[in-house]
Amino acid sequence: MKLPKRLIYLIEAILVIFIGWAIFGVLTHSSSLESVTVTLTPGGVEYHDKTVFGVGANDRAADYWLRVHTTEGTRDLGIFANTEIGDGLTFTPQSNIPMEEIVDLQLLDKDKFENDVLEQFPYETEQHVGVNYTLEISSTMKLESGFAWFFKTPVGIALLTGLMLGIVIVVIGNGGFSI
Ligand SMILES: [Ca+2]
Ligand SMILES: [Ca+2]
Repeated sequence: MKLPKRLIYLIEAILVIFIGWAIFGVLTHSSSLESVTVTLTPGGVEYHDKTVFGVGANDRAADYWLRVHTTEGTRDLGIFANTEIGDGLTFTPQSNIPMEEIVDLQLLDKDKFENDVLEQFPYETEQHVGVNYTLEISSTMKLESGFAWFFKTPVGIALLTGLMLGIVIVVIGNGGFSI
């Protein structure tokens, strides 16, 4: 069967538009969390664990813990146990966190009995100035985030489903499974 030239042009145009859209989309969604630096807000008061008659004096420094709530769940950025804030503490994620999935950030003091929330705020800007703590949020470009976005779009889901179906058909076709 020979396709009419106009149809071929049309298919080519659609393909070019689609690929252009996909590349543009992946690039513009490729922003990932790089780090969060916590400093004391000027005039702010640093948190300290309670001591009872000197008991626990060695553990008096705060145990800073940073958590990020995302649309995909809560992500833990680690703990600086018994650490004075000094010039600031920088938390870096162990795995990729796309910026657009971030809902809010939470700075806590980790405790054996009850964790205290020191700051909690929705992610809107790169800097959050709280009464006691200031958080600087840095991002970096990572294609991983862009692809994560792409494979959540209806087109991406359709492509992924098609690809998986293709693999299943090939495996069955090669006698990988006996039915
Ligand atoms: Ca402590
Ligand atoms: Ca503590």
